[in-house]
Amino acid sequence: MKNGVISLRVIDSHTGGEPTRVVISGWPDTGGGSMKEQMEFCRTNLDRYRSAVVQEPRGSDVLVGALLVKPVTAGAVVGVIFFNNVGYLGMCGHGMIGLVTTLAHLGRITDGTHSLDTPVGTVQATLHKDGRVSVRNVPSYRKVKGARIDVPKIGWVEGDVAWGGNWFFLTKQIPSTLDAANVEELTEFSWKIRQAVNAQGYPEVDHVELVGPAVGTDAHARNFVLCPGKAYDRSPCGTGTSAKLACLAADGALKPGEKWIQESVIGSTFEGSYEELEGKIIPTITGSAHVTADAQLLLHPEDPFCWGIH
Ligand code: PYC
Repeated sequence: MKNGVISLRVIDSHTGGEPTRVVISGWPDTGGGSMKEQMEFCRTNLDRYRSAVVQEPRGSDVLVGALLVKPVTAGAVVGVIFFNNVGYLGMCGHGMIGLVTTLAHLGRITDGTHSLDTPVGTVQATLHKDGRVSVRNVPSYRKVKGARIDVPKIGWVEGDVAWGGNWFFLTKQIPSTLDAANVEELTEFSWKIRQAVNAQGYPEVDHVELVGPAVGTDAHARNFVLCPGKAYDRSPCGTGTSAKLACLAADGALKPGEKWIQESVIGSTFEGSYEELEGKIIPTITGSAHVTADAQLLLHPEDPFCWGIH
């Protein structure tokens, strides 16, 4: 800190179009303890750093932050706390791919398999020689099949509630083609569903995933994922693809080890597959990220929007 100016080093990347900002240094101490405790410490004591890093004027609603902390399990390379424009994420698939690519960019890891700690568990990420990253995610499962939700101004919507590192409501009922040209309509539709789902028995759900036919030739499906802060995921959403795999597995529609190509609303893709484990599945999601910036964020105390626009 010089003249009261706080400086944070960040590295930005995007994964299938969805941005990640990894905070390398400059963030205050997160209090120690488990990853979950450190996330709660950030929520209670350091939340203004979250908004300074990801909200305007330095960031945007679509940006996901990833704070690097010391690992908490033996053998892990780092711990990571993901956050967005409204709060914290237990896990983030596109963000994990971005983080692994960032660690490789920094020379902190080379190709091979690495453990990384998150507030919802430790995941394994493999950096392939060609730069792609496979994330072996936390155990995922479908909690409810065919929940019927009465959505004001829409009517009955049926969908599944599933966990893939975050909570999702997945529905095949879509108001229009899952296309970038329709994101405003898809956003409003999904937001109404989100509110009704929360009010009608599923307060834990903070992501809505609309599922439709693929447009790209080799994909099995296309999705539109609305994130907790009303931004849509430009990537196919790693945790959303994991939740989708859990539903496919529960329906017997995809076998362990079988490949699933998930396309995003802008046409980027992840490859997914799963292993079975004690009534749950372990999804593996593969994609690639590109580093876009290596920068210092400057927080000037006299700046009226130093801590972000709320
Ligand atoms: O890739 O898991 C994901 C994700 C969650 C929110 C935005 N991206």
